[in-house]
Amino acid sequence: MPVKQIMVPDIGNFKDVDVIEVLAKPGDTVRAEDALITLETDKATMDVPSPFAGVVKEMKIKAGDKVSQGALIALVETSEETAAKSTTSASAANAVSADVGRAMPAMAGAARPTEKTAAPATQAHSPDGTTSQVAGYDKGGAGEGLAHASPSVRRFARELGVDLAQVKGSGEKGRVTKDDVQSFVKSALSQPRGAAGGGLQVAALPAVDFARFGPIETRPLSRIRKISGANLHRNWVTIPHVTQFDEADITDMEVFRKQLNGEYAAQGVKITPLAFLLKAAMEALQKYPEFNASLDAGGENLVVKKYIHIGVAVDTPDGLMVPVIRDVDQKGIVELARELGEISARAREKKLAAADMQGGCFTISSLGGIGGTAFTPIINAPEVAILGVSRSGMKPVYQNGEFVPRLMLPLSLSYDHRVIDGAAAVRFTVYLAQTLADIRRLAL
Ligand code: CAO
Repeated sequence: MPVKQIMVPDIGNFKDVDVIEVLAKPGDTVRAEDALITLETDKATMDVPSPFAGVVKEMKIKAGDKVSQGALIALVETSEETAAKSTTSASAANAVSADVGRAMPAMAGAARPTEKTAAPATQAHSPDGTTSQVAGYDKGGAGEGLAHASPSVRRFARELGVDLAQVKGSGEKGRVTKDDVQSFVKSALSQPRGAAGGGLQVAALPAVDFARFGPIETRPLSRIRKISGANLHRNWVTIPHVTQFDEADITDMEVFRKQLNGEYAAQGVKITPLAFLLKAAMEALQKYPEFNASLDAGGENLVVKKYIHIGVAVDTPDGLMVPVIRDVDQKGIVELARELGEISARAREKKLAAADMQGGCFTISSLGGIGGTAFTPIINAPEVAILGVSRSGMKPVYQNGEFVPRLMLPLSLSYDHRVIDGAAAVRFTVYLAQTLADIRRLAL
């Protein structure tokens, strides 16, 4: 079997070009057009393919070498037939030249200085369909967010459906190697599935240097914000959310609440609409138990809870915390108001223990003390619904043939559509609104 030499082809005016990756090793069987090495100038990256099929006997260069046209890359043993074909058309070196020459537009195009300034992130296509990223992609300019990888690695990633922007490169200057792509795929396949979701592919955000556009100040995120941010993100992308809006007429409830407030002020208890909302939500959870439930870890069963613990979102200077009020069904409005005051104070003083935030069945997020008309709260998984409350306001309501002024409370119920249907959600808010409109129902 003849052993043939493969040399660096004509690469334009470039000399001492960096070999950034060696893609074959002795003993490898290569097909014609399989990449052997990857070269990189300051403007482009390109693979040098084998011009014929065969078995690699020896690689004559290694990553980090600098090469010019004519440098020996490898010795490849070819079959008689392949060798005959390649020698009939040209000498070995010429055959290589011709082959690689077809890939030259990537390199030659990039070598033109006008292209570098005019189109920093242009992709130059080589004849085998691989692409070279031309200029700027590892310099944080217009190519921000683009992965640094050779054409062969790009092709490999494309074949596996991997978005290179998400792969962390372990090579020189953060270059993504074939091993990096393989590790990425292995790790993606080992992610847990089921109720927790998984395998979600989204493009990475570009790293933007904001100081280029004006003065900035960098503030580290608090620990709470980092933890809640990760959880909110997971819940937002893994749960199919729908938000049902409604209004409750709380005119009568407010008269009673203000009266109670007057009576209990001396005891230091402040009764806000939230205490009534906890009680009314508890009633609705009892009537519609699928809201007082969670999907199990496999996503195959609904676990319906026989207790009613409700979390309350508390805004603290360090971020959002959700302490849980236990056994709401066993507590009266004044007791709930007292507990609300205590846990929100402890949250703001950073005195909550982990156990205070566990075991919730449903959450209420009230922004009514601040304002707003409606919002779309994010479900606090593994719960399946969350009630958002905005600021009440006087509105003209048409009753018995005339408009009357009523105090209306906006409700926004986000629910997990895998567990709850739209009809059930609106039944829940209608029931909640009826209960708040006539709080005598809470005594039933
Ligand atoms: N409409 C009109 N007024 C309302 C109201 C509503 N829906 N809800 C509360 N109020 C009033 C209260 O009666 C109180 O009035 P007074 O001071 O005149 O007595 C005032 O607004 C302030 O109430 P509050 O906010 O101190 O008390 P609260 O029981 O309503 O809420 C707490 C307690 C801890 C939930 C709240 O302070 C808080 O942190 N809310 C933010 C929650 C949050 O950030 N959610 C977003 C999650 S998603 O990012």
